[in-house]
Amino acid sequence: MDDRITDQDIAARITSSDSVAALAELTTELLGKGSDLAARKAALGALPPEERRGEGRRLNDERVAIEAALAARRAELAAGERAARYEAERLDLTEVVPHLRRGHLHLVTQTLDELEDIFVGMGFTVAEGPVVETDWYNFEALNFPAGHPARNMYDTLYVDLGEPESTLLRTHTSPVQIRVMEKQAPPIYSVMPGLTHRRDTTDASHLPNFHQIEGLVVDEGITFGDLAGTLEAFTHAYFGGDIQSRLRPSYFPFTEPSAEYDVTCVFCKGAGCRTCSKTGWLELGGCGMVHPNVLRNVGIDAEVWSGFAFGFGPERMALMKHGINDIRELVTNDIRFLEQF
Ligand code: 2NL
Repeated sequence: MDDRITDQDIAARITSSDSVAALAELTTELLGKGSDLAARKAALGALPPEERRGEGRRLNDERVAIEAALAARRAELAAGERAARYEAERLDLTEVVPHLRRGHLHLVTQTLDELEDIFVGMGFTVAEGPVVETDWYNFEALNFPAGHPARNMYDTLYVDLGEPESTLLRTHTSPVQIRVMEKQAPPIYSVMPGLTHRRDTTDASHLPNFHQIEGLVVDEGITFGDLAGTLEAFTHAYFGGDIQSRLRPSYFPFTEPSAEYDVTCVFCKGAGCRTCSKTGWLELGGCGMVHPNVLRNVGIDAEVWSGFAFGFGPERMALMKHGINDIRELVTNDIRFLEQF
């Protein structure tokens, strides 16, 4: 053994190697062409045959032992280096970057949530339905026969599917009410919020894509008084005690009698201003007693059950509550507008 490095030296050098790169150099030194092992292997041939066999086996045992020790240390170092790299490259995705502004729900979404909360608090459930509808659900079932002049009140967008004008983007959320009445027997107390579409030109008070929230009550002995009381309670819940509501005779094919729903002008508190055309009132939606034909269309016995329905525009509700005078603000996405709400 004399001038040769001992097994203990080799073991100590392997365990004290402190990186995968340093260990690679040591591997070359211990096992490569210039190594002590290689030199001894080359010298095997010059040994007397009786020593050659023993030395050959020793060389092999030493090589196997060194390789095993190197492999074990290499695995250890590689694991440590990988862990250090992961730590260095770690991104904290929960980190709060204080100078970036945090977003929030859009005013229209907040309004829809608030309207739903009020009606849920009054005992209504919330129902939803498809935006792409058939002529039956959007018009026919709602007591608009084909060619009925009232269809012209709605500038309908048709979908190029099936028979011409058989498939459309719903012009109101009333088709959801038809679907609810088809599926569920009375008593029904539900509101239906959702997106609706009309072929309309955008201006300060119209958008071609807007929301509606409609309400439907069907029960025994429901009267127009129940409708008026429900809307009065809703008005105070949404606008507060100083805003009043009133009903004005009107016409819808799906209700009889029908009424417009007005609230005290929020801009002048009823005194009369430009926004309310000096009337002191603003129109917010429509309502009425569900037409017996509509009940018959969904198989509800109009002799036993009666109901009322109403429809509002959440965008308009938001404008009224916050004193905004142009509905286009809601879709312009100017951050200076949005961040006020
Ligand atoms: C408006 C008017 C209204 C209804 C919606 C309705 C639905 C069924 C039966 C009867 Cl299934 N009525 N909905 C009734 C009256 C008015 O909306 O101007 N909305 C913004």
